[in-house]
Amino acid sequence: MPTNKPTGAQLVISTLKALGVDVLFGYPGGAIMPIYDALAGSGLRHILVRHEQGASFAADSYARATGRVGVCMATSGPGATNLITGIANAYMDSVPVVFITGQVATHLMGTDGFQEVDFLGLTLPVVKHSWLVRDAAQIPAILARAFAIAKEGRPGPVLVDIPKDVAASFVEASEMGELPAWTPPAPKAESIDAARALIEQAQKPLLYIGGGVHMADADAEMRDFVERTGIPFVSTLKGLGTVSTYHDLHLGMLGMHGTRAGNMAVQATDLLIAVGARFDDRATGKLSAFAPHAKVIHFDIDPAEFHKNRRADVAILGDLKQALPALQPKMPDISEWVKFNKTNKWQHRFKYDAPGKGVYAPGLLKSLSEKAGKKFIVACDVGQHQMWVAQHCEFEQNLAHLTSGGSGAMGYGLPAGMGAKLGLPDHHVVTVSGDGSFMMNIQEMATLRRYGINLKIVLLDNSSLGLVRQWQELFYEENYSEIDLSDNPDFVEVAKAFGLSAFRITQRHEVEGAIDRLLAADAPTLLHVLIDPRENVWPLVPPGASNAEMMEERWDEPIDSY
Ligand SMILES: Cc1ncc(C[n+]2csc(CCOP(=O)(O)OP(=O)(O)O)c2C)c(N)n1
Repeated sequence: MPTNKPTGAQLVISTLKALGVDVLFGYPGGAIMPIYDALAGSGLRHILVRHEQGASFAADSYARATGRVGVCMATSGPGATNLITGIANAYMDSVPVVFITGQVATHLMGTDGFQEVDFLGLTLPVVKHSWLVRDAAQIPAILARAFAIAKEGRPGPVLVDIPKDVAASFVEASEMGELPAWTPPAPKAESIDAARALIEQAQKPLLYIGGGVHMADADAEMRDFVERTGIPFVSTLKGLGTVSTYHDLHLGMLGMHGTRAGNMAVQATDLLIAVGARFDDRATGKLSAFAPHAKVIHFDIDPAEFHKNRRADVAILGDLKQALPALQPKMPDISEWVKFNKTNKWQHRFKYDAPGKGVYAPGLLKSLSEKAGKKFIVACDVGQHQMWVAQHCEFEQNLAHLTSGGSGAMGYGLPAGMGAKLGLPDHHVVTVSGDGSFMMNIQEMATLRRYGINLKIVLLDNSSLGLVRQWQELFYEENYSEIDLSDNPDFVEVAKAFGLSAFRITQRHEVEGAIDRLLAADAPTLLHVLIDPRENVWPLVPPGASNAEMMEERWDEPIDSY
């Protein structure tokens, strides 16, 4: 019956518009059809991906790159379950994304209806909050709340599951309602005082900067703190670029594939100042041997992080934008300590004169970083190439480095590059991927072509699952089990079939020209690079070992032809 009342689905769309959404990623299907019906002609920009996992990763990286809330939609059942990896990824890395899923009609719920899955139940451990909407009139208020929850405090993914009949039902138009603005808690003066006292007594203070600083939008305050105090710093994978990695007090990433200078500093420090970092095992190595001589000051917005892995002598809960400026220590003389670290940084710097004529991936990434300059953004996949990017690229800003840190999800790189480029079209966005990871969401090349998204892809192809191969070599007595990808397709032809430009290099002397050509291209382009399958990531802290026990670089005899 014709009516002037809106449907629940129309309220979804009008609320998203009212919330200022400009791009959303998704894939339609049965249970979410009413919402896609309302979407058509609404003016909202929807990116039709080729796999829901691609939508979830793209929405995640869009959020990381822009600082806004990412939005992703999928249908019930398989559509929804295809999102789970992306939801868990956003959860582990504290990224604000609102996921809207269709659900089977209310009367079918619990009957094993077609494409039914209890998505609320399935996602419970990996969302910050979730709703199953039973009354369409509540949609505006729920969505507005979902956006607020995704962003406030420690950010994270929020799920709104909407049964088909609820989306299709007519309701009285309702408003989002006034939302109380969230104010982050202010740090307590006593804890700031206690932290100041510790810094003033320290001889070897060290900052351990995590991804939480950028999430709190406190990069400027962090940079100012480094300048005021002159304290050397190490970064986590997600903290890279929060304070420019070009800074001479930067000792690199710490942990499993961290720099020697960074890990030596952690072993020697007498005061570790962790800021928006969570003592992840990839960063700490064997916990009992991590920063063994150090007192700890820990800043975080999430009280659950305090004392979880490492007891803090001073825990400072609250807004970093307030806490860092409030901490104004009178600095003791730490010049010897700074000199010790700078000397280590110089003595243990990376070397790029690998033997042979084949492409040396760390050297290629260093050139890419230098040529792309300070305005480039890298979206990584997972594997050796990801660690090489973290080690050999420099980042002027934190948003320049997009990576699946906590979850380590292969398949992130291509859709993540896509999401970032859509969010920041003026930036130079490059996806760096491995041949295993690239295959996991290779279909998104079609999305690049359709929307003309000018993403550049560097595919470092070692014809194997390199990082797993490296572990098998070192820790499983070279028992190579199921890591061979030597029957990869011709990636250049595949990319061309998807409508991208693509070219290949196999020799070191081709690297500089190839990077220039890639960066200058004005359409999505793939650079396929064949690298030595035996190349490893160094240094390496063996699993379960302490960060003091780093294994060092070893160069094999080169393979110069493929
Ligand atoms: C979805 C997923 N499956 C499996 C893994 C385990 N894993 C970590 S790295 C890796 C190999 C990655 O190979 P590739 O993408 O070719 O990169 P490379 O290490 O060769 O640079 C695997 C299988 C993972 N991280 N994510």
